[in-house]
Amino acid sequence: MRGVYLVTDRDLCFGRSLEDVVLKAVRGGVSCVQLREKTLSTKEFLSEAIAVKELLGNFPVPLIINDRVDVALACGADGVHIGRDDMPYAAARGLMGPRAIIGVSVETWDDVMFFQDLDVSYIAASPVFATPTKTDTGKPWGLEGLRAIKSFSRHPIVAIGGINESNARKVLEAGADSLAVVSWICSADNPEMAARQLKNIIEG
Ligand code: TZP
Ligand code: MG
Repeated sequence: MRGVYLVTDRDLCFGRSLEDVVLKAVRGGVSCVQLREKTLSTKEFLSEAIAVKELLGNFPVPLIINDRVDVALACGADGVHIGRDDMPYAAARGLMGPRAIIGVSVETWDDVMFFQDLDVSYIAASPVFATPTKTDTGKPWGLEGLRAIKSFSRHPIVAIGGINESNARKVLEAGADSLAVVSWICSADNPEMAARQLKNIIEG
């Protein structure tokens, strides 16, 4: 679980189709795509998920669905990402099966400790930095918080929130295994290059 993790936001793609941005990001080397839809109907979300799943079929890149276990199952996604208001982890694991990728957001120490003995695929430290992309968050972990999570948790850590080319190295040094980004890729003039820049930092 190391690499650039794209989390989508159609409103931040500035008129380009989501599929176009995803394809460019994958060409740039993202290792995971999470489809995150907060406004689509279930029917529209599933239709988009099926299209992105098909697109990713040509690449070794898993598709993760945000929030919705039903959509993940219906489109044959590789996994699901759940937060504190979504389906509880145990129920999601029961439905998705032992091989599915199931990631969870951790916003507090209670969250980190709660998941310590569960077989989650990763924990997402959310948010690492404050970000205009998502404002209904708890207090940002910061690099210190990330370091503390790293020294305690046995799970791979995905860092999310305000990550870009200029802070990526520090976030990795603080213990992130993967860098999850929305605006850095979705809003980039060149999503392929934006993905590659972060990938090079991770591999560099
Ligand atoms: N969860 C925590 S912060 C965030 C999500 C979905 C948004 C991150 O967006 P950006 O543009 O990469 O800061
Ligand atoms: Mg959620």
